[in-house]
Amino acid sequence: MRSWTRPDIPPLPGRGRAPRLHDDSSGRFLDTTPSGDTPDATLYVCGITPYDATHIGHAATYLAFDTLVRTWLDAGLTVSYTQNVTDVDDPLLERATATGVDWRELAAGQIELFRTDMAALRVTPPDAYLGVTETIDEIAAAVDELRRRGIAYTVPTPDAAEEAGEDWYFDIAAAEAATPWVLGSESGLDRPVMSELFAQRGGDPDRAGKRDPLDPLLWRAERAGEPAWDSVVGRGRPGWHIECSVIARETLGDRIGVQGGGGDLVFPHHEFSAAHATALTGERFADVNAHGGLVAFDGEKMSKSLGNLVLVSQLRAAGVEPAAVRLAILAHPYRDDWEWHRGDEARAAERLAGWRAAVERDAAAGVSGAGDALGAELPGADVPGADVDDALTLLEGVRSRLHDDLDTPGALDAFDDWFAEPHSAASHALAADALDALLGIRL
Ligand code: 5CA
Ligand code: ZN
Repeated sequence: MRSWTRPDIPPLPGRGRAPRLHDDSSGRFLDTTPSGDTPDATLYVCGITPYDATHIGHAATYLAFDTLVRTWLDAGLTVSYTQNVTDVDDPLLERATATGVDWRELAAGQIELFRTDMAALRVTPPDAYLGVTETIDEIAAAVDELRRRGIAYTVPTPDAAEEAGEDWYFDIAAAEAATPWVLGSESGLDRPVMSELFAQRGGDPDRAGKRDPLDPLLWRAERAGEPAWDSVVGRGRPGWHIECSVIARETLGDRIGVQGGGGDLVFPHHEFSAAHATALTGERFADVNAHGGLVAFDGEKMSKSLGNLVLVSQLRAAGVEPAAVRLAILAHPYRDDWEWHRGDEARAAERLAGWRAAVERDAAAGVSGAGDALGAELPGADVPGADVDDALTLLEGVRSRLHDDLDTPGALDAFDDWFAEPHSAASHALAADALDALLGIRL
């Protein structure tokens, strides 16, 4: 499906480096420079289930990976980025039923709102933006292939519509025997923790007929009143993890650089998306598993069911500049869990206003170059031949912060220091370009 408008990214002098990123599978920091056989930096980020878009938690996740994309682009890499939309799944259908809206209408409206919010926040769009409903045949074919390899089995559905009758499950034990993947190798978690999370996050450990309580659903046979598609594995709809596994492989190939999302996806979602892919390819799915922290509000993880959503669109409607929302979010390390507080947007707006005032202050005072006759002659700076050594030093500092696991708070602190001192118009122009290109904030 259509994604959203790509923000302009001003060119910067020189080059940054692909960042080192925390990998949640190994607990180590890994270099994200693409290896020789895959020249593109590839990224898959789990997209929204379109029913309560776009809250600050969603925005934080997509801004974290937007920072990764911007840092990769600054390193001169070609980036291939895919994001899905879970446009058919239990939570969406439940919400549609509860509110008396057709699930397709609910999804379409929420996807459009999400696009508008992402464009307003100047988030770089994915190159491929795909809904589950656009990928049904490919997903069913993957389930069928798992069946052929003896890694999928059926469980009868007594409550199914007449012609249907069998759900498909992924056989953890069979996959472990046949592939390099073992349960926990992606999430790094042990079985008791996984059992707890599985039940909390959409799993069905008590379903009768499963071989292992943690075996995840691959394909759900049609139920009365639910959407369903004809397929090689019967009439029904895809399970959640196989959706992302297939959309990622269809668009990015068998091995991807970074699999990303919010921290709520570490298990079971990313464990099994990777397991399904490995069961089909024989190789590891992603070089790095990267997750953002979870954003809370009023003491709880932000979610509609708890009634504690702060929506980007509400803030925008209240007149908050999107750059201030961006600044408020990027002020947190992306891996931290944190809480949004009332007034965060106003504090960020003040910080932004302070930076803008500093540029005006220096323009009014007529601050000129640092006076170093041997200063860099910078192609692309506003004033040809102007001395912008100070701005080049800032740029180097910001690049080094982002290289270090996307340290956006550190990068923003460098800008605070910058605006506290007088600089020439040419230096300010370069600093503004750096802020825009790397952090998406336009002064
Ligand atoms: N459609 C699935 C992924 S395939 C899903 O989790 N959708 S979602 O709408 O619930 O979340 C969209 C993205 O935002 C996911 O990457 C999720 O991990 C992230 N996310 C959800 N809630 C929060 C939160 N409170 N804080 C930070 N990130 C969150
Ligand atoms: Zn996903």
